Amino acid sequence: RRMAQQMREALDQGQFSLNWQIQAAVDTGEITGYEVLLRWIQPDGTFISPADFIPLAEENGLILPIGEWVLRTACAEAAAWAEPHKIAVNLSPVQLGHVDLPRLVHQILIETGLPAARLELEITETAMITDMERTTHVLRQLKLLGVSIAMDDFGTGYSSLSTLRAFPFDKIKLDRSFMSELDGGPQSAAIIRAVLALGESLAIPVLAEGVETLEQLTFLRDQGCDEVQGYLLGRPQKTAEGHIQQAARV
Ligand code: G
Ligand code: G
Ligand code: MN
Ligand code: NA
Repeated sequence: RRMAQQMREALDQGQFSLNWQIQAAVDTGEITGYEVLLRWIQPDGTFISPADFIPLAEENGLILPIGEWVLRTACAEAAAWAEPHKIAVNLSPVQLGHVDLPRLVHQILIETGLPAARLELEITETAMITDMERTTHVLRQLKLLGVSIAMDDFGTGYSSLSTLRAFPFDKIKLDRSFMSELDGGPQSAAIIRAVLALGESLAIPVLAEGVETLEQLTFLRDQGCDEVQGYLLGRPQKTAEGHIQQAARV
């Protein structure tokens, strides 16, 4: 309950900010976009991870105003960039279920002047499980606006494959746990290969998350992975621009 009060104040007092993490094409090294990650730094300097406060915000409904703030602020920041890179914004299943999201997204795009083609929305499969029919309807309406839809944390849920069957996602984001376990045995490598083959046969580009080493990048390149994201290319940071030299080195 205390946390709920603090979250409300955080929104009113500007304690939330956004970080950006670069995404790049494996074959050319070109920047393909930036994922937006929410940050909460309290007045005394305490950092609270979204992994800790987002589940709470989902329970008490504050994820709706917080998620709207993220969407509006991310679109406004990106609209002012010198380079028209794409941005990827995480959506909570609660946002998909409880607001007229297509109308809100449309309104924010008009307000901020960000072209719809520059916005990608990341959905986890949890959003699909809850109400598959309703969710796919909302996702179709979002696509009609011209935004793209990515399946986030792929491979960690209970129904990854049926989720892919239910909706034509524009991107598969392979969960970073497969990357971190790549050195631990042959299983992760086999699963990564299988997901890349799946993406290829469905004609959906695959982005591997959590790429931290050159060995991982080389493996992914050899296996034909489309895009990568992770500490090797860049940590999430305040502005998108600072990433460019880092990306060029890879
Ligand atoms: O950035 P970090 O690794 O700390 O994020 C932890 C978790 O919080 C990740 O699962 C990430 O997807 C989620 N997250 C980060 N920013 C947002 C956001 O703006 N909205 C939602 N719904 N989730 C976010
Ligand atoms: O669930 P989602 O993919 O949205 O989560 C993104 C989270 O992953 C962010 O909180 C970000 O800080 C974290 N992250 C990004 N790159 C890496 C990485 O290379 N290694 C690890 N361990 N975490 C990462
Ligand atoms: Mn994500
Ligand atoms: Na993810």
